[in-house]
Amino acid sequence: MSLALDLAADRAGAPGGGQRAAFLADVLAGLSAARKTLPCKWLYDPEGAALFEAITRLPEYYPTRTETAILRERADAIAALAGPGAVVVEFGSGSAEKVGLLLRALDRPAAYVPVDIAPEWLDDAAARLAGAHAGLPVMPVVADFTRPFALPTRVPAGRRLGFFPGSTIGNFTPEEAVGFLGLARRVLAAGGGAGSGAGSGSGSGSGAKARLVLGADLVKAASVLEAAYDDAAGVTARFNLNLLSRINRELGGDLDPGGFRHRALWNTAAERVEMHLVSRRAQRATIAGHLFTFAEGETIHTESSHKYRPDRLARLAARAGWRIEAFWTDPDRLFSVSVLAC
Ligand code: AVI
Repeated sequence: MSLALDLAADRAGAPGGGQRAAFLADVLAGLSAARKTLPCKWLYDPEGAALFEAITRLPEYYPTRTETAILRERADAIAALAGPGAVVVEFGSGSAEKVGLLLRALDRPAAYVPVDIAPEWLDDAAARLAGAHAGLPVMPVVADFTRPFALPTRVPAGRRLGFFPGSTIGNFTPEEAVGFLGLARRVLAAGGGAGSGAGSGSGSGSGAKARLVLGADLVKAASVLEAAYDDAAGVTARFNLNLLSRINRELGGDLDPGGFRHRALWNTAAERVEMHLVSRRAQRATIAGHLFTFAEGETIHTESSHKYRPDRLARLAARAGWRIEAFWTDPDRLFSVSVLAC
């Protein structure tokens, strides 16, 4: 077996020691705001990541199993659009569970490039993928994929197929989503493109410089959405409350996680599920020498998960220079997988 994993992952903009300072800055700014908020990216320390994995298996949390079923059913159609020799670039690859469905269907993919900010996840996932797909060059890149970055020059030429599953796009504001889609288009269209690499000259995969397979959750009944983000077993509550424990662990805070409760609500106007931590009583806490007060019932907004309607998704993609080449959903129209082309 040829294990083609390039173990020296490129550290493009690796977070390093600045991580704690960035976390502290976000916490101090977010808890000082008139409407308290914390960026959802900080939910994912090792405990948070494990809780999120548990969420994906909950009966109420339909996105993961629904998207996986769509990808399984449509993998051959995606492969036909992509053509032979595609370079697969996964943004925020995490545990890289779903990409195997694509890699197995694609015709001689030229390389798999997982991009993630967490080197430990990246190395594990990259080793597993390289083991499962003999001969496939796996070239991990450590980078914050929400900021401009370039793929390393050793990534082979060839038409690029981006992969952004999981409805992670929903955790961006619509403006941020347009920003990310534009950035992804620039990364994917640079260096690859029609007529270069192993994909050139084939009938399939023609007519586009690059493609992006995008998983996006759809607008649906509030009851279904609120249950998905406030499950009966309380796993999502633990996921949300872990952020307070993380602040205590990493920033020396003395927040009382028991003094807050998890709340998930569907915001009809903004078409998003919001997660909040609601203060059960008037209380105060100190974080890195800064004092914060919380009124009874006051909330910390910790995550927004935007849900899309197909026409809104198409408009968002168009603003970032993409057109929708294929759009699939499940029989219950819970979730969508699109192929964007540019
Ligand atoms: C990672 N992200 C797409 C999840 C979502 O559905 O917004 C995070 C999550 N939060 C609560 N449950 C799952």
